[in-house]
Amino acid sequence: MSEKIRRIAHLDMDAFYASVELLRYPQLQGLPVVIGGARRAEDETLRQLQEHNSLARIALDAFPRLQGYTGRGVVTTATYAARQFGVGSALGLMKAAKLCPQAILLPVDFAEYRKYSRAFKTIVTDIAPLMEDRGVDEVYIDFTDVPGGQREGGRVLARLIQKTIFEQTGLTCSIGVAPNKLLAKMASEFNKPKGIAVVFEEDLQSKIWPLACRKINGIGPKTDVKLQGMGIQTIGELAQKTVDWLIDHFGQKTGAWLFDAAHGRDQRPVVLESEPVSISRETTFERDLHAVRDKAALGAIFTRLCQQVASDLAAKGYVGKTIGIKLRYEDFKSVTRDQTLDDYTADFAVIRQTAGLCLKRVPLAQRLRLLGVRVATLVKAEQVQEFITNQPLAPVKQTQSAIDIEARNNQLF
Ligand code: TTP
Ligand code: MG
Ligand code: MG
Repeated sequence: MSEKIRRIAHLDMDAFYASVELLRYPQLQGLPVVIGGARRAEDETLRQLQEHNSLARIALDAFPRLQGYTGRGVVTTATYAARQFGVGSALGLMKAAKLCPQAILLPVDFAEYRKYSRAFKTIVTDIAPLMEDRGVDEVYIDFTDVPGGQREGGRVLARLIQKTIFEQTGLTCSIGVAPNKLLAKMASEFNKPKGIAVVFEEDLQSKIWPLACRKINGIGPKTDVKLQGMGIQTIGELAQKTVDWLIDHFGQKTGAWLFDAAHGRDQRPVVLESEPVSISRETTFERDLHAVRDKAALGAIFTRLCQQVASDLAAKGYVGKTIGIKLRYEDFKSVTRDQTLDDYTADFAVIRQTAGLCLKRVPLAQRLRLLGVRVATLVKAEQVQEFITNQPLAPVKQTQSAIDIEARNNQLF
């Protein structure tokens, strides 16, 4: 019997948003399709056509094209057919229109993508329960102890997962299997789309070292520029540096991490976690406060709570749509109010203003024991383009932070 070795998979859906749109409009299969921008009049026309026709019967001419696009929208993703024209994520739509005017342009529909995101993740956990959610279209999976997870280095299990996701959703994905998350993440890109790549420790030199440093998840544009300035382009070149040299130039933490990463070392476990339903902060006052007599004190605490929720959202990488408050009165009765915005936010000013409006809707005659602010209807910030980051603020004593994993009867608190 052979010894089990650590096998970690990274699964990433292919052209995710675009692929979900293609399920809705199969007549667009194989064509350049770009997702992005705000909803336009053309999109409304298409929506009306949808209501009166079977979707598959909508003629190609009826779909809005990129040609003539004006505005500040950017490409969130593009089908592989569109990528051949150089169109891809983060490119301005006006530039994209020059490269591929004939591409079909569809607006984003997060609700639909989230539905499929949940669906593919459920399929994965049914087969391999140890899964870490990494956002809308990707997950890490610990293959080590799953049946098939060791066969052909994990390829057998990867194939099963790919096939099951395709059969049950019609969507394709790419999977990398490697000794750890760092290498698995790189491997999942090797044979995209519909690809499987299996990497072993001994493949480091041949498969990882020739890659650009940017391929290491965690080396961002700034570090990359710095590395290039030092004449380091590839991971192999990075691996030639000593740990001391890297620490001298990048500091203890980053230097040591760069050294490990270049040698393909990564011990991070696959962490089971559910998407939080909401992020909230609340505080119980030292003495009960009155809305009028203690207005200044209450106002300051309220503002503080909003700042903390905003920084929690930023730190955890979420944006939310529903802003709510909770009050507990001196007689221990509690009330909640909430308001759902049109757009996702993590912005302190928006949270403060909306929570303030909620506060206007509750009776304030009695004194208050507790005040809380919550942001719900969360999605990962990277799914929403125009999201404002807040600097994390210092935590305040007495304040409890709660990340609710379970929705509780749809109540806000
Ligand atoms: P990615 O997995 O990076 O891209 P993708 O799934 O579209 O294509 P690939 O086959 O290369 O994996 O991102 C997943 C989704 O996240 C993507 O479909 C759209 C969204 N997204 C943005 O909104 N903005 C971005 O800048 C990127 C990169 C992705
Ligand atoms: Mg993807
Ligand atoms: Mg992805």
